[in-house]
Amino acid sequence: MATKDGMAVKRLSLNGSWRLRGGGPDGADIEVPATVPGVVHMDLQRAGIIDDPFIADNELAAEWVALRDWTYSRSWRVSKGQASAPHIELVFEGLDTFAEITLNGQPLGRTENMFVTHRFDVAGRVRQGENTIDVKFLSPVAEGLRLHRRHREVTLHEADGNPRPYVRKAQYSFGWDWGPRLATSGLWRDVYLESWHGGRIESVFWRTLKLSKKAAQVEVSIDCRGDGSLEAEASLSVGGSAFDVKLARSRSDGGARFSGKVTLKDPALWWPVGHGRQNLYKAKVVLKSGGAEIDAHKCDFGVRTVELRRPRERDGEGFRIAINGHEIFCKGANWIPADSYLPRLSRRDYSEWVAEAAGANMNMLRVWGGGIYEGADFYRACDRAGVMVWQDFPFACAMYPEGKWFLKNVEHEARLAVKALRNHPSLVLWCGNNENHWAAHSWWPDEPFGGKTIYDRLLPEITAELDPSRPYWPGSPWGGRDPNSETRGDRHAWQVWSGWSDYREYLSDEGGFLSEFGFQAPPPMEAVADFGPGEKLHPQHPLFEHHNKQVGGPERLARFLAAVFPPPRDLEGFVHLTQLVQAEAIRMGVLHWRSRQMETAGALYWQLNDCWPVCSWSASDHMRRPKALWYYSRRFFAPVALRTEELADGISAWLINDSPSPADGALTLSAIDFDGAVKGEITQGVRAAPGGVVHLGPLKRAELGIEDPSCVFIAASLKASRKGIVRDTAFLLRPKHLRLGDPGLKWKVTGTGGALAVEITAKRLAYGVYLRIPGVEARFGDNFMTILPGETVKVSISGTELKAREAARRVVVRWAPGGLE
Ligand code: BMA
Repeated sequence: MATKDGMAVKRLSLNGSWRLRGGGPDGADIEVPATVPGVVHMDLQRAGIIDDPFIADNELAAEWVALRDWTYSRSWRVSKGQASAPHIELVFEGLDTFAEITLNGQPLGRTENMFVTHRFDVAGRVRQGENTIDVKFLSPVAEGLRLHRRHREVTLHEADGNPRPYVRKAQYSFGWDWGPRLATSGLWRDVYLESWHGGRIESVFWRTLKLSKKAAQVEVSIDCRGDGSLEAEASLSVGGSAFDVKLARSRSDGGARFSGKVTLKDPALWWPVGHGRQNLYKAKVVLKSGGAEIDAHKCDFGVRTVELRRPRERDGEGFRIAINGHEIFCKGANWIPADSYLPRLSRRDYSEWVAEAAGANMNMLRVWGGGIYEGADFYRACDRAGVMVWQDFPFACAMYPEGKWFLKNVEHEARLAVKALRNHPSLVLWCGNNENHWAAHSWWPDEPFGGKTIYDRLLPEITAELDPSRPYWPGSPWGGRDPNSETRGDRHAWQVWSGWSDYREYLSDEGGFLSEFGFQAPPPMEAVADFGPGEKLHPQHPLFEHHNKQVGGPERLARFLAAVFPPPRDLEGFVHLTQLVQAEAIRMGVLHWRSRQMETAGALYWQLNDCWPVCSWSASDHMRRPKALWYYSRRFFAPVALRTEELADGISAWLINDSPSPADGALTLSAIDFDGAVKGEITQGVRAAPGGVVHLGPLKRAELGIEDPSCVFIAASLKASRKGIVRDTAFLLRPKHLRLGDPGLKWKVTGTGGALAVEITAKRLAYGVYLRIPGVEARFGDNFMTILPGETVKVSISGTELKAREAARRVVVRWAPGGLE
């Protein structure tokens, strides 16, 4: 039994082994062992009733699962003491989604929202000895369609009448342009019986009210259930110093509310990564009755303020996030649910995913509205890593109902979510939805805007009441009469890729905050292998296309590849080169927007992660295997980054600094041929202040000694006194029009098992150098590299016990080809 030590609040976990019953594909009854937390698909897969839907097109053969009802059951024993507790509740932290719950044969309640914790009062219903529970889940698809027939509030825009807007369930599970259609059901989070007497803490809110150079004022408010004799204590501690908060008590519905303020001298502030430390105070609240502790609440609290600034500029209004009074350029990506089966994700998965983001020099993730409110493990990892979170409320790309029945459900959900997440310092923005304002304005202008009440009235009211500590933003994108305008608020730049435009179009996009823009590529070969085991795959193989969910996605991969490279010679060449195009595209956008800092104040690309093996816009595949984009991100998001590019006015170099200290050194802009001969260069001593950009150039081609652009590259490099050399390189033409030739690579593998390295030397310029060890899940310290003529790079290989000789025999080394002899 899980109890809170010595407390009056006791928890009896009901996780673990359950039974699952339902009708199989042919209608015949099936019954299999089930695991809670879990979802039906996981149990059926484990029992061999469906094949892994991530592999080949098994997804299609599993479609029936979401059309059936499923019942989870178990029994358990309850002691006399537990059965007679004055308050006893059955708590489901997550029911996905339409459930009918029966306790000891008696109906207990119905649910219709995956995002909320359900508490049922079971005092007098739970009995000493054996108890049984049945949770029947109704098909989310059938229920969604039933709700649509009953209410007919919105048009269902997806081809097959997908009823997802009616269902308060992660929208991506109904299928997305990167995700399979696996509309799950199940007890997806913890289940327990909670008993208590005297009182219980319902929610706690820690908040930084004010910040000056020398002090911070912090407020806490605590809502409790229970009788009149309650007392509470609250404290904050950090590195050996502790601060008690003096609390005042007031009455509230069904209990008591305590609140108080404390002033912290020389506060240890929480900062986003790259801007300072991620100091966290241990925050503790204790609830007492008659002098005895009956409940406690602990969390890590970061003292910091957050503002959304809207400076008037360029005939519009900007969008800038300021932490502790400092404007921060937000660098990062959009986050989607990291698996189609959410309960499969562990705390470790979350901390590794967040490390993956921070490792790519990101300081912000946007939790996108087609997913979920993530669990505490995700936000805790972000708190610790200094990765800011932009949190969408889970509404995306649709018109939503606004009937009372729906608003009531949404209000309950939003209240619980805000209370659950508001103590996390990483969370910096609440956002009403993904693309619904934009859709109402530009995609379906002739329809009423279903859902407007939610984003423009309900959610701002709830966040203002329950969490005035952070800004609320109605939708992404939002601002201006056209919600996706370049001059107001945030912007999604989909003219590139989805609108078929070349990625050079990013250069003319002057958005104030790019909260989405993206470019597809297949995942690494290890994930491609899941597309069709045993098949001779190629990019137009039906199974390869099945693993690209965007209408016209495969065609865009081909079109944008053709714009850059000569045709690849095999499947691995296709994967290698399309990944490079994706990385170059996003590099071009990000460095353009970063060099406008803070006129552009953020660049979050679409998307960090995947939920299954798929061709998508992600930087890493669903197993966290990095694509070229991940390695490029680490470079173009670096706090001190260089950019070189030929624009209409000539060739330039930029030094971009968003670190809190100045960046200085000798900045060189050069043109070099593929054999290493410097055709021309200029060098200048420069200094970029924190948040500053230095521009060197523009120079005409001739000024850099360039005669034939098909055999030169341009390079910007900074020789800094402290930090070594930073650089960026670019071509004047697309590789298909370059005379890249054979770079004359030589490599050797050194070291011993577990700590290998590959050393690669290039005779001539080697572009897009790609490393892989087939059949081994090794991680390379760097990849998709440009190696300069005559340069040697040493790349670590981790995650394999291979011997150096074996690794040398098996390693695949490729480079990106030019199209001219
Ligand atoms: C935007 C996102 C997602 C989508 C992505 C790629 O519309 O908000 O809905 O997956 O673009 O098309």
